[in-house]
Amino acid sequence: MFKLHLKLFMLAAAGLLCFIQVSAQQKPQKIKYLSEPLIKNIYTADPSAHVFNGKIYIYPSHDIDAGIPENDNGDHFAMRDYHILSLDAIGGPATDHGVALDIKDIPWGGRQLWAPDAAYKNGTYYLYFPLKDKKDIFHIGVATSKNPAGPFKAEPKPMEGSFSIDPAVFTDDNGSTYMYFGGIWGGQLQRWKDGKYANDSKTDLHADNSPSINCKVVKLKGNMLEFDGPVRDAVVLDSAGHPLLGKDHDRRFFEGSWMHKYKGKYYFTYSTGDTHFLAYAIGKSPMGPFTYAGHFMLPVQGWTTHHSIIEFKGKWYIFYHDDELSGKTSLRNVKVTPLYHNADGTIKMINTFTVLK
Ligand code: FUB
Repeated sequence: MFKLHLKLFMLAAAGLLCFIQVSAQQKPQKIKYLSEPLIKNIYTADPSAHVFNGKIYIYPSHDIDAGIPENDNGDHFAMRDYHILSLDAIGGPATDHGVALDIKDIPWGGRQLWAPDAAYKNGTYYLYFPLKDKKDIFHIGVATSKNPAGPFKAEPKPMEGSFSIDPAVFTDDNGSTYMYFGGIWGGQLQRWKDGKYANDSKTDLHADNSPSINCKVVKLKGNMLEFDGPVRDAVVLDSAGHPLLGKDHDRRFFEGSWMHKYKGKYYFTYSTGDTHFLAYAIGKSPMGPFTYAGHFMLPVQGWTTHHSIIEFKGKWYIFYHDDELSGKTSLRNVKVTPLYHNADGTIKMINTFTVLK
């Protein structure tokens, strides 16, 4: 009798366990997001925001489903044009201004229009964009327009001396303009040595105990179309003054840089890529060096993390993306949320989603 009871008890326990497991598997995960996608009619990513004529203009990548499987080279990011968005107010509707530049109108273009940025000078708007040439090597191109929303006309060749991806353009209070650029892995930055391209290394992982590969920074000429002087490293140092090492994946630069100036200091911000953080480092000059200060955004939903930071009507905002709408790495959507500087100059940590229990 005792044996029968024990057996029945064990069967009941197993059944209960099974029920709990099945229920757990079937229960869809509920996620609470910090912000809503700005638009839903197309997929957008890598938002570079600027305030022009009292409005916010957003220069994003336009993600499409090209049917290419994911790989570390980023072949699945096979974008073919840009759409520019604008916002009259934070929290208000975003306007999609349609195609601003198409890959077919870029004479030197091969494939993959990645994260762009924009700038304004003397009545002209400049759109800077990374694109692989016909030999499959990334360079940075520039296109111009009299309207911040385009359409833009591309220059016939890439910017002389440019390479890799993710241009971010910053104009200082004295009118000098700088471009930050670069990205490792699929962004090809690790393949460039002394101004020459060598297709010999896939990632930076071989350089674990050497200084990590740095983002690049260069001054732009007054014509905004050419580099003015040599391309330099935007060096990030640790608190002891040593360069971050290649193995330091939680802190080292990967891609997606940005620059903003706050209370006279230069905040160099970037993605740590394969560890999915946004990190920041602070310097006294736009050319660096910058001292590592920490993470300020936890990983978003999705693999890539790319952002921009602006001040609008006295408040600071960060534009970023995740893959809330599609759940797919290469079909992303742009979002915005406030960014706060603490009294000591640090940036308050941002968490973009919570899994509800
Ligand atoms: O959108 C393509 C690439 O993914 C960007 O250039 C990177 O910053 C990453 O977001």
